[in-house]
Amino acid sequence: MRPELTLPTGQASSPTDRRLNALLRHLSSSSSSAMDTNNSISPSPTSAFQHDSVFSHVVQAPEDPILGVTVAYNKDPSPVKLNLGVGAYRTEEGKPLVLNVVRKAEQQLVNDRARVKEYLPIIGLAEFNKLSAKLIFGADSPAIQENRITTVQCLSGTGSLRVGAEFLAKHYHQRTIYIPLPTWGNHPKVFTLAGLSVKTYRYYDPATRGLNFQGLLEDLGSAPAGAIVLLHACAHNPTGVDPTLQQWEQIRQLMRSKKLLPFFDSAYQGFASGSLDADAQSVRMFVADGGECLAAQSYAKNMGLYGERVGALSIVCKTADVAGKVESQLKLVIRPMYSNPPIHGASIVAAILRDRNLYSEWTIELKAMADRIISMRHQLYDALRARGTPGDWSHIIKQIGMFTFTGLNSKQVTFMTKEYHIYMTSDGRISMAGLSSKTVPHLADAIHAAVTRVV
Ligand code: KET
Repeated sequence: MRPELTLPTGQASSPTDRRLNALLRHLSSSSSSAMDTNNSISPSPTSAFQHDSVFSHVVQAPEDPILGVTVAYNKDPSPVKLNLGVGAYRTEEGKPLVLNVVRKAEQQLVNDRARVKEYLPIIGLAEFNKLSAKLIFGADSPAIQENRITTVQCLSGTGSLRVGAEFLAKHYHQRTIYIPLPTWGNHPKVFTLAGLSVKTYRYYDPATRGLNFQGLLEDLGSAPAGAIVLLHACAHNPTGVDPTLQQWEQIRQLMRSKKLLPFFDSAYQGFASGSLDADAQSVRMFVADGGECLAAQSYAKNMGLYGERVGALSIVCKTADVAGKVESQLKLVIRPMYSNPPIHGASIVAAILRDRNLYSEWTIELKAMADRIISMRHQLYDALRARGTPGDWSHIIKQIGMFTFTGLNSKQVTFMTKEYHIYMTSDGRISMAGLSSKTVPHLADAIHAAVTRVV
């Protein structure tokens, strides 16, 4: 007897199923001897015959707390909607900005017929790495001159953090990393998945809307010797609160005395003050003392290269010999992860950093972005004062960088989204870079209503 090969009855209603059944009838009438001897053909678990997915147990994951805000914003048909979620710069017209200097560098790249699309080395574009180290550590950094730093091109800030964390999990004696409370929402996930164990140190004081410096010193003071400490180089996300230079110096002394290992996240160099050098001061203080540290750099914000995914990880070591060995191990981390990094964004950055004119043009455009954000802070502050909105809003003008940590609670945020179509993260963070003179009054109205109507 021939095996009866059809899809289960009652389920062959779709055209695809009907075509499959026709194929099966054909196969069973003209079946080969192999089929005759093999009487029972049962569908394999992954075959088209099976109706239940092998992935049917997979549960729906929540949207990302930051990038999910954009997903919700995109679905809203309202003409007055405003996306203040993700930290991405917008012009006064509310449009994404490609820097002029980036356009020029790209044109140069396109015009250069000698350029090819070969794979980069595992650690990326050598010139980009050299220039990135100079940018963050300073052109005159003794650590650079002594070849004590290894710099590898990675996939923007996130990729640099991840590669650094994977390296530490494999080669460093302490697996605990202390991150500030609060911090960028992706930090705990990046570090945990890399194999580190995440603990927090006190950072922000909601009562003063400023730094909890005492709490920070106590928590780092009681961390186990050798623990890794994640530090935001400048423009702390989400709070917009940075230590003063004197406080940085105290943090440095404490960390060095306890042999804590600094891991800097530098995603906003130039965005805090408008000056690339001033915003790298914290990192440079730690390098100047001759000690070791890691730094993850991102060009997403300061060059507006968000989607190009261009960044760098530097590991500052005691000697050139150690740095060389560390670099050899970084290659072993990167090769099985993504093999080697993309060429385009790094070439843009290298073209800008190597050329005196393009570099100075970049600093002017960067300062203009930082200044526009500062002006948005003043306009929002003035608009709330003009409305007599209850509360002290001076933190809006005191905080630094791309974000204002408003102090609005999640219920008030939900209210503002529902009633005013204003999209922001549920912790009350707003991206000042997403505001413009035109949209400030709408945001001020929304905050005023939220504060006076929602507890
Ligand atoms: N570190 C910090 C502190 C940070 O805010 C971001 C991005 C990154 C690293 C990573 O950026 P990358 O694009 O990988 O270079 N923050 C914004 C975007 C995001 O969440 O991805 C944000 O907080 O809105």
